[in-house]
This record gives sequence, structure tokens and C-alpha cells, in this order.
Amino acid sequence: MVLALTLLPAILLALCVAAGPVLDDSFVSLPISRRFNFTGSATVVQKDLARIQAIQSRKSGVSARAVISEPVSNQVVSYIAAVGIGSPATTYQLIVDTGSSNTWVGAEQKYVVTSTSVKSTQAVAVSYGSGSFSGTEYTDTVTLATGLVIPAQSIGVASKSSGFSGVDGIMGIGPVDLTEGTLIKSPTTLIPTVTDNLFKQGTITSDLIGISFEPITSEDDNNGSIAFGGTDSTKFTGSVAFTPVTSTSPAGDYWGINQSISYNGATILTSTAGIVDTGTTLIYIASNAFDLYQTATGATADASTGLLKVTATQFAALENLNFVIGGVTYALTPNAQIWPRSLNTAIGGSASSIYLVVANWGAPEGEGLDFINGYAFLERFYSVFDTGNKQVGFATTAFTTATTN
Ligand SMILES: *[C@@H]1O[C@H](CO)[C@@H](O)[C@H](O)[C@H]1NC(C)=O
Ligand SMILES: *[C@@H]1O[C@H](CO)[C@@H](O)[C@H](O)[C@H]1NC(C)=O
Ligand SMILES: CC(=O)N[C@H]1CO[C@H](CO)[C@@H](O)[C@@H]1O
Repeated sequence: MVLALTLLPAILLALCVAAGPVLDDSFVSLPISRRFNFTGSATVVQKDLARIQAIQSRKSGVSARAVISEPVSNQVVSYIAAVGIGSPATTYQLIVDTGSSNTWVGAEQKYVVTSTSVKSTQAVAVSYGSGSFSGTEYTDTVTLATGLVIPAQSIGVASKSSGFSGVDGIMGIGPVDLTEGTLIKSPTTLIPTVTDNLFKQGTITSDLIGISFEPITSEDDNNGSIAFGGTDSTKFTGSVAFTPVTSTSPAGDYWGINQSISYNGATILTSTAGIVDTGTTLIYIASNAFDLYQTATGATADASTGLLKVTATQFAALENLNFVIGGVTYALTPNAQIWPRSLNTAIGGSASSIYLVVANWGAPEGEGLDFINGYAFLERFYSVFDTGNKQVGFATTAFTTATTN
């Protein structure tokens, strides 16, 4: 009897493996470093909104399909992975982006042709709102980390690019559908992402990635990691809860989910579709929801940062902002709702003020994309992007209730 009981889990596990992707701890981790680069006159919100407008434009149809997002390099916070391409490999600094799916190089450092480079006849172009690249599609060996080598990965080699300074390109880890329309001569042909190929080639056993960030406290933290093929249980607490990718367009073209939001017992946003996005700094909600949040917190608009601002008394009275996803409540604590005070001046704010990270999406709900859970959310919850099962997962972490801000 005892024997039978101990065997049972093993049999179940074996059945699950046979049935397809299963969550396990067999992953390979890729470290990602944070780059903080706030320059120019636009506020954090204006920088995010340029990306958001491009994301929204996808709903106008296939002609807009190649239009994905603002260059993430213009973001205040971006995450960069050092990726090797070719043999011998040249290392490129690539922005890690869940909101686009083409991987390409050549913005700063030019592509170095080696023995594994194979040039295709396909021209490729992606427009990201205020930036873009165009060039030729190649296949080459891509090395993400030891044990994460992808022979014949399709990559874009830029002959022209704009809006990307200080980085060499993008590693797009969004859903593969976002590559539709990017090959000029074959607009309906999709380009498998690095995650898709790692899975197809048997390097990872599940077609998914898990992403871990930690709350920002200084400009140069190196605390991000992507687990390819599994979830890194050292990075979260409890278990990962999944929700299906939403059927609502255009959110469902991205890592889109259904979610409702409440504050202090009152609904702020009724259940609606939006996206989870590593390329957006803040959390954006539809304007009607934003108005309710502002009223509930008593916050006022701050022109120099573009953010909401609360007094110390209002901060002390803040309640959790509850995100309900797939029946699970993820509580964004009062501390998680504020911009890290050590970085106030780095975004044009005053050192003694308290700014909120929940911002106005600019349109009322009903747009098919009514919120974006950006870094401010992802630094508090582990996130899992499961291509194989078309679902997104979240778990709490050691930083969910941290008071580092
Ligand atoms: C920061 O952004 C500015 C403007 O986009 C750019 O010129 C500069 O190269 C960037 N610096 C780094 C380190 O990425
Ligand atoms: C998400 O919400 C939409 C609109 O309310 C609904 O049609 C859909 O069934 C929900 N679930 C998923 C997985 O899309
Ligand atoms: C847990 C962890 O790795 N924390 C690191 C976050 O980044 C800072 C700055 O790079 C390090 O000092 C921490 O050790």
C-alpha cells in the first residue's frame, strides 16, 4: 500500500510528460540586466504611451500587424540580455521584449558574418512606433547561455534602424503571431521565436519561459532572469496559477489576459482584457478606472513626472490594489504602488515626493486592451509565459510585499 502510494505520483508525472509540456524545474536560466536610462524631455508616462499607441494600432488589422511597439530602448527601464550569435559567437546586447517577437541585431554593433551565417532572400521590417528596423533575414547559431544553443535560428540583420541607441537589437519573446507581416515577401509566414526553436529542437521540454525581476532600488541592478523551459522555484513562493490567453483582440495577440481590479472593496476595473508586458515601465489602466483610483487615493496629477502624487498622509492610508486574474487575487501593496523614492529625481521628480506607478491608459475601457501590467507589476510577481498551453501564470515572490520603494 505504501509502495503504491509513493509510486502514484511518479506514474502521474510520467503520464503528464507523455501528454505534452509539463511544469517542472528543468530550465536553463539566462541572466538579464536592468538598464536605467531616463533622458530627454518626455516623462516616463509619455515614453510608455508611445509604445502603448503602437500596441493599440494592431487592432486595425493585418496591415498594422508589423507595427508593434515603441523601441524599448526609449524606456526608462529596460532589460538586456547578452546573446551570442555565430561561431565563433559575437556577443550582442539585446533588449528582452515580451511585447514583440522578432529577434534582430545590428542597431549599434553590426552583424558579424561567420561560418554559420546563412543569408535568406527575405527582406524583413518591423516598425515599433517611434523606432524601426529593416534589413535581411538570416539564420545563424544563437547562444543564449551554456546549454541554450539554437542552431539555425532565424534572425533579422538590420541594414537600417532608428530609435535604438546603446543596444544592438531585440530578443522578441512574445507570441509567434506577432511576427506576421514582418517578412515583406511572405507576410503570412511566421518566424519561430527563440523559445519556439529551443522547444522544437528538444533543448527545453516545455515551450514556456518564467521571468523574475526584483523591485528597482538603484539604477544598475542586475537582478533579472529568464528561465527557458521551466519555472525557477527559487524565484517565487507558493505555486504558479495560470489563466488562459484572452480571446479578446488585440490583447490576445500579445501575452493578453482577462483581469479585474478593485481597491478598498470597490471595483476599479470590471473584468476585461489587457496585456502583461516587460517593455512597459508602469501599470496602465483604462481612464474610467484611473479616475476611480485617483479619487479613492486622493492623489493629484504631477506635471513634472506625469505621475500621480500622494501626500505622506495619503500614502499612510493607501490600501492594497487587488488584481484578480483567473480567480486568484494578486495584491499590489501600498509600497508596491509607489515609484521607488530613491529614484524620484532620476525621473524628473522631487526627492521628498511620493509618486504612484498606476497611470492613465488614456481611453475608457472597451478597447480590447484596457490595461498593461508592466514592470511595476512584474517586479512583484513571478510571471510565466506558456506558449505551448496558451496561458500566462503568476506567483508571489519574496518581493511581493517588500517595502523597498
Ligand atoms: C540613453 O538614451 C539616450 C537617448 O535615447 C541615448 O542617446 C543613449 O545612448 C542612451 N544611453 C545608454 C547607456 O543606453
Ligand atoms: C475573457 O473575457 C472575454 C470578454 O468578457 C470573454 O469573451 C472570454 O471568454 C474571457 N476569457 C478568455 C479566456 O478569453
Ligand atoms: C538577490 C540579488 O541578486 N540581489 C542583487 C541585486 O542587484 C544588486 C546590484 O547589482 C546586487 O548588489 C544584489 O546582490
